[in-house]
Amino acid sequence: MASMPRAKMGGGGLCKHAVEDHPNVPLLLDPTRLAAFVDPLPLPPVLRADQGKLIRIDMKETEQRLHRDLAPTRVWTYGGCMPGPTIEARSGTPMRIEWRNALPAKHFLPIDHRLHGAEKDKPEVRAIVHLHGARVQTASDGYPDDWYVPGQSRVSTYPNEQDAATLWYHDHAMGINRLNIYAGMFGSVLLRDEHEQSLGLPQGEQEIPLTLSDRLLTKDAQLYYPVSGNSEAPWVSEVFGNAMLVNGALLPYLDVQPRRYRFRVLNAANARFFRLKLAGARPFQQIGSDQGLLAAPVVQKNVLLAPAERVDLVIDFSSMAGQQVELINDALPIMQFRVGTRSVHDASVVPAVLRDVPRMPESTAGSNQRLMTLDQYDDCVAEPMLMLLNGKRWHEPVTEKPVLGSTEIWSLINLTDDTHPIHLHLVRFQILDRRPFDQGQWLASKTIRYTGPAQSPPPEEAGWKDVVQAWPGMITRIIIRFDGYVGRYAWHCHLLEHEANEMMRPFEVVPA
Ligand SMILES: [Cu+2]
Repeated sequence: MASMPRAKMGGGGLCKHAVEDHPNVPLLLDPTRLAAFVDPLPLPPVLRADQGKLIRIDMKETEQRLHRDLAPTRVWTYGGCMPGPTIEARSGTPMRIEWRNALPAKHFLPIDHRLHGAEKDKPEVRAIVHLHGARVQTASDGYPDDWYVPGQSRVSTYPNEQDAATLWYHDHAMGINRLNIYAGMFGSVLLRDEHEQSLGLPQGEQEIPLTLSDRLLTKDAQLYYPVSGNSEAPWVSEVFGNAMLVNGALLPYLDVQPRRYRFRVLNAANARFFRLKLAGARPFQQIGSDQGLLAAPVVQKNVLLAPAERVDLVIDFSSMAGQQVELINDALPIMQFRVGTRSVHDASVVPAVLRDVPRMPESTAGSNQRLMTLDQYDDCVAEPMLMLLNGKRWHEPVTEKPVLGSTEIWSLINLTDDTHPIHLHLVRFQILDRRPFDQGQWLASKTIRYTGPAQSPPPEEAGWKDVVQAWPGMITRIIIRFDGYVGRYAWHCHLLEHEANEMMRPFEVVPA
């Protein structure tokens, strides 16, 4: 290949892949013209998986109305709704789920057969479920090459030998999962444990999942996935919609009582970061992140969620009786809380200490240090754009082989000018720090010269994580203990378009 790795600095030399270049873009819907807050927030059905019984979930096509004034939208779902059912699970109680692929034989979104794993000789419709954030054996992890076709099913076993957390399930089929997820294939798992249950946090009707995503819709309310303009290579590097969906609805409202509520927020978007705040800059508490509770609540006025990240928020509406409060992403409202006027007794609490989250000392990693580059290659002729991890493609031999039970520090050296949300399967980790460095020196000599002080993660990022925002111009260090199982897993950027085009690598946990 002729293309050379280089940092994309100053935006020079970028290829254009704007939707506007494509002559056949259908007329898109303008969601700002829709009536706001006319639909109640949908709550996905709850599936109890905390009894150890086998449950079955069908992947299937259906139609779903995203807004009162829109025609139904074709979606692909788990269990007939987008998001799929909220699965209730219990730490220490294994769950077994049969995931049946009952999708149509033809895809309705644009497959790029140039991408690895999506070649023309592969079936169009393939699926494999990954339970994001779960510590599972590789056979049940949803390895991207383990896809199967309509008419087939798989039983996955999830031991749930891990702390309470908001996990989520989504498609992971090689080369097309960005399309399957865009079509609607995602849902939440609420994994609970006794410690968390003992805290007295808001629960029952006061505990609500909020799954966020963004889509482009045609005028007749069908999903539109943008394309490059080259029908042989329709892949685009990132997809952003202007229709913000909360639990699959556009601009919904939620009736709440003037009391505390706990919101399990998940960013299930392909590429959009959500910066959430309440109207009037009202404060709220963040009590958890990807892998469960923080050590202590953090008072916030806004939170930034990268794709695949979760935050656990408590909003106290007791001082807002009778008000209507919007939840805002950047400057635009995405839903509304309607606070009732009748005062209620609220027995819930948010303890000042949530749990013990000991910081992992760097010394436990010893010499187990890996330097991992996040690379971008711009070559407008051969490749529209390519982003790699450590300069390697998915199918190249495994280079990361951590020993089971060992601790490692991974330095994510970001040579691009994007923030990439990096996810490792199987494990939880902690963020050590982020530090600016001299990209030119790295590219010239593969040596690190720091250009500023290391920044420790703020308290809301200092809990257990499974996604880390690797910022541009920074080396982001994470410390990971490879607990669980030996076998082959994936790590990747969770911008789904990046992941599809090689920004994903295997790693293999090997026996001690
Ligand atoms: Cu990326």
